[in-house]
Amino acid sequence: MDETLTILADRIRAARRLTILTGAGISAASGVPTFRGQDGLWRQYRPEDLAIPEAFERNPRLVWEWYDWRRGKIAGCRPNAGHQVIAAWSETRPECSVVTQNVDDLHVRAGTRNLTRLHGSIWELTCWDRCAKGAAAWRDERVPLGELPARCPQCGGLARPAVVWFGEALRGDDLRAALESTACDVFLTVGTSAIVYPAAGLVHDARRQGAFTAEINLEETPASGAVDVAIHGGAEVILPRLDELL
Ligand code: BV8
Ligand code: ZN
Repeated sequence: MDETLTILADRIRAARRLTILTGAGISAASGVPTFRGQDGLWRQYRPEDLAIPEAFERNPRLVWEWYDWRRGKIAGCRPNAGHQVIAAWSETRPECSVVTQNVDDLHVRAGTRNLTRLHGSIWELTCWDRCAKGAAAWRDERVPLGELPARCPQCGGLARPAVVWFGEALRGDDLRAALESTACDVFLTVGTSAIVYPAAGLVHDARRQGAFTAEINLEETPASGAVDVAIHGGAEVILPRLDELL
């Protein structure tokens, strides 16, 4: 592993533009449940059963109970050494883009610059009926939220988590920022099972544009065969070791 770490460190040191894509794996060491690991289940529901508009339509209270439970878990978690290294790189490197699929906002709390949150934030809500004033997301960090399902303060209708569900389009400016960030010298994908699109397509876009691509994960993923180096290890261990080599 040291050999690949040195190769990657040399590439990052020499890079002008560095882009890092993260998934739930970077928050695992902080105690945030991942989606597809054994701790990813809640009351035997899979994320794909609940993170969809149809589930909210059918049973908004159940979906809100899942989000309230997750918010409660995340509220007790802090950014780990992996988040801190990425935040430091985003501060010191003029052209470092960070794109995350995570909705836990731990990159925000670590002070990460130039961050794109592809799937939104679990701490923000919008009006389910997209009423005039409620369409813009508002922040509500109460844990627990109190009355469920949450209500839109503008129209009194249902509020929903301001996250992107399966089958929903990502926000245009977020997707554009993420696509633009694939024009880079080094693309690092960290802690993602590389299953969810369009996020999972970004590493391939970067490779097609000539980026040196690397993956940090505990296991093989569909991306492992496509990257230049696949490093097996915890992001909270590998990223600090990389940082020491820079
Ligand atoms: C869209 C927000 C179109 C909500 C989430 C068939 C083929 C291709 C695509 C599709 C398809 N069928 C459907 C689609 C589209 C679909 C999709 O990709 N589905 C998948 C399941 C196949 N995508 C969509 O629907 C997207 N929208 O395509 O819109 C469109 C266009 C126009 C108009 C209308 C529609 C929207 C996708 C967004 C879904 N929302 N989350 C919420 O969070 O509640 S996705 C959800 O999965 C999370 O955001 C999560 O981040 C994301 C990806 O999961 P990971 O982050 O990778 O987490 P996971 O647990 O899976 O893996 C963790 C990894 O970490 C593991 O590999 C593990 O080994 C590793 N790890 C663990 N510990 C560590 C570690 N690594 C390092 N260190 C450690 N310590
Ligand atoms: Zn409203």
